[in-house]
Amino acid sequence: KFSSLSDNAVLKSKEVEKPAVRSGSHASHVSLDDVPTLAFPSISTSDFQFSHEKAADIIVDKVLEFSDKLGNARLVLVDLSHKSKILSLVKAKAAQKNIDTRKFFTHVGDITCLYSGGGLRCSVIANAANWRLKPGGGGVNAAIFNAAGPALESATKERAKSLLPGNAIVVPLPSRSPLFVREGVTHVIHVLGPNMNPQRPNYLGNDYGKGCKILQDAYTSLFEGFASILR
Ligand code: AR6
Repeated sequence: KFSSLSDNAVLKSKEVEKPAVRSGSHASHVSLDDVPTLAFPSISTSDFQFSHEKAADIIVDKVLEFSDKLGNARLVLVDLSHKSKILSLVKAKAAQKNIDTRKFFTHVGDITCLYSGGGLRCSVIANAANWRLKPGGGGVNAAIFNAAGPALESATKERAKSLLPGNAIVVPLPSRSPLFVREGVTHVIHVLGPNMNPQRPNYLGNDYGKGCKILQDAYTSLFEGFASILR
């Protein structure tokens, strides 16, 4: 199984065991599968064309703000490619700020197959949604709705009909969803970020004053949503 793990996951699995070993506790045998983990894509930086530099600063600041509030839970920023600009920016900035790599790390992979494709258990995944909370539209939204099947669409509808920019909504994933069965995902958190793409609704016209505020709010709602699941 280890051979199929990404470098990140291997690194993390070693690191997470360290404190328990040092304290001589039997907790070193606790599987990493039991550590609550939120995997999230970089909100707004692809189809919504938000600045990668600015988004990376916001992600790192928000992770720092929440790391103590989330106990031993982990946050993982995911993107599809090793060439991902947002992953390298965030990695570098997180290292500069000495963020604990057991609690926050980046991972290359498809967010819909983190366990089956990379051995990384994430009980909660975030979605970069559209305001209608509808399947399709490309990007990570289409991938998550496709992988989760109709169960996610109906569970989402029960919770909300639409989303305002800067907000997030927690949706418990029905156990019949393939994403639950195959990947162990129990919740999807839909997040609507700021839009800098003139072809999409709620276009901000390059107003980064507003855009940054909305992206900060979006990550606050996302991490608060994750914290509410842990309680
Ligand atoms: N796994 C992990 N990361 C992914 C995946 C995947 N399967 N697919 C894309 N990404 P985007 P946005 C990364 O465009 O900019 C949709 O059409 C991608 O590389 O999905 O917030 C919605 O319906 C990027 O880093 O979201 C909205 O209308 C990140 O996910 C609109 O796009 C976000 O890219 C939202 O645009």
